[in-house]
Amino acid sequence: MKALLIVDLQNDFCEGGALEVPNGSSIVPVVNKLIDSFDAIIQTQDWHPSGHASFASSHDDKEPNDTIEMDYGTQVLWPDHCVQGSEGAEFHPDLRTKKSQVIIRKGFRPEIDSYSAFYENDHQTKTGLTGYLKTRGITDLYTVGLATDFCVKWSVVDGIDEGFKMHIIEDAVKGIDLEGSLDAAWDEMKSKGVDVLQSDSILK
Ligand code: VGL
Ligand code: ZN
Repeated sequence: MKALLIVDLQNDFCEGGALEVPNGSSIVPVVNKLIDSFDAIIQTQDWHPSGHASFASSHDDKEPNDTIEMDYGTQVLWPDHCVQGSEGAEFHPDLRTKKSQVIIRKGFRPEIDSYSAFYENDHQTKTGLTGYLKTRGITDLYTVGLATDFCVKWSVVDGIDEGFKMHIIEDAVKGIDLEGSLDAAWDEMKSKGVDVLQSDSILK
């Protein structure tokens, strides 16, 4: 069984948001069309408490895009974004969310960031998505959303490691691109064996 996985299609990652992905909102009409082709729809929502450890503002002398060493490895520091309950954490207002059956919130632990829909950045703490998918008999995930080089990439890579067949719909994702991170993300996903496709191959 297949499902559509809509990653972090939230105001703060769209134009004018705190952690803007260039042209982020341009994928919304494509995702809205794709929704009709799926019976199972899953969304993720970046959902940080204020003062989250991934925010540059939580550290002395740090700016967004600087990095720090956490217990679990190197962490990029971000502007404050997707703060729980804020407008920036809401889904894009034009996104059709009514058909979504489960929303995985992630990044709510103050000391750990969480890019992937499956694991937090310590690569130990699970979101519970694997169990949900297995319980429902979902084997194939068609991934769309933001940002290609962070939350989308980590979801795809972890999904493959968790034993799912991962697909990425190229015209329904957009990236941030910090120092070549976008090309690196595509290389990593492809070397892991992701299936890359275009939305029209599903919509036709
Ligand atoms: C994301 C950076 C920080 C993402 C979330 O959705 O790709 N990136 N939090
Ligand atoms: Zn975040």
